[in-house]
Amino acid sequence: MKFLFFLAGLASLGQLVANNINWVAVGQRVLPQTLADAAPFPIGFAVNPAKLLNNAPYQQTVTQEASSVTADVAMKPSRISPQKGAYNFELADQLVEFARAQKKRLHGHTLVWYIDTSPNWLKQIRDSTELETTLQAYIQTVGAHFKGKVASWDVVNEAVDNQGVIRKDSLNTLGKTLFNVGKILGNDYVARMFQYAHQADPTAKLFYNDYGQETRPAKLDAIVKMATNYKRRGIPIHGLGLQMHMSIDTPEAGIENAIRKLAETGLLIHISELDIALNPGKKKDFVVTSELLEKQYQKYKFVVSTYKKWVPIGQQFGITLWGVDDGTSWIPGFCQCADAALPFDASFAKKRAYQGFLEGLK
Ligand code: 9MR
Repeated sequence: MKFLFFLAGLASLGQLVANNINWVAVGQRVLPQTLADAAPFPIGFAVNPAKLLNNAPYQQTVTQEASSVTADVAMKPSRISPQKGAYNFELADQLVEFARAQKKRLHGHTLVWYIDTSPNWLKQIRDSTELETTLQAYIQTVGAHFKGKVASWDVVNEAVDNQGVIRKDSLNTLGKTLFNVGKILGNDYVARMFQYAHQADPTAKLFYNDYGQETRPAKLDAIVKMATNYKRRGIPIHGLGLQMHMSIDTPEAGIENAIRKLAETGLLIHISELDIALNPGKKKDFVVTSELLEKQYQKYKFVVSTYKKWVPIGQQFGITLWGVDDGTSWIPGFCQCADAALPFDASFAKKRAYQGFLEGLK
């Protein structure tokens, strides 16, 4: 039934897109009016399939502005396999259908993630052989299911800690041990996950994805070293994801350094989860001011233009925003504070940040 609604939604969406004029003539010149039209590389949003279905302006913004989509949650192990041996592809397949109907690239996120959103049954495994074969089977099943439907995968997400070491004893904020894959399987497990992913879907571009590389040089260097090592050994890695959850205070030098150094690996580079917070101090009495929005405009422009400047065309996998609009962004829920980190506000109106993104593309 839900699926029928979805198809009906797609049909009306098709109409909507057909009626929409994305190009505007100014004198003799035709100017692009959306991010996807203006960009020489794919522009993505992290999306929630249920919101795509139920929230018309959300759907319209994605349809018009993006050429690529990533599931914010729907393709994570916790959603796909909440119980051992059971797989549920329903939500993820809705996104596959949306991407197919709207001709968007679908980037898979993510096959292996240490964090406590991995399913409980998986986190409980302590035996190395059992964990290895279980992860291999998961990657085989999920990779085969989405074969030909996803263009790419984040194979392993956030395996390197802030000091540049493979995570072994990560704790969550409550002091609870997370899913310590590195401790059980050893440092080289990341390489093997890439081999399993390649066996499951030899056509998918395979990425290592991580955060904070723009502010933590040891982490950045470790990731570059790991990628270089994998290339030398013939491990099937094709790209690196720079999440870039940043703020208006994130130093520009670090942003430029991370983009340059990753590009030097020769791999595809994806700014995979971009957002730029206005309230990094998590102030409870925070209010958005035009001054802060101007700083955000500058920072979006800088990130986009720096990506264009330093990433060779053949390595430009694209820029994905982590969310569509300020009203559905993950940040307020996470920081328990007000923020507005995306180029669209909660009413889906374009902010100065949108203009900054467009200008950065020029
Ligand atoms: O934005 C996502 C949020 O809705 C989920 O609750 C959370 C756990 O699945 O994951 C968030 O996305 C994260 C992404 O998968 C990896 N990098 C950090 C992102 C923000 O936490």
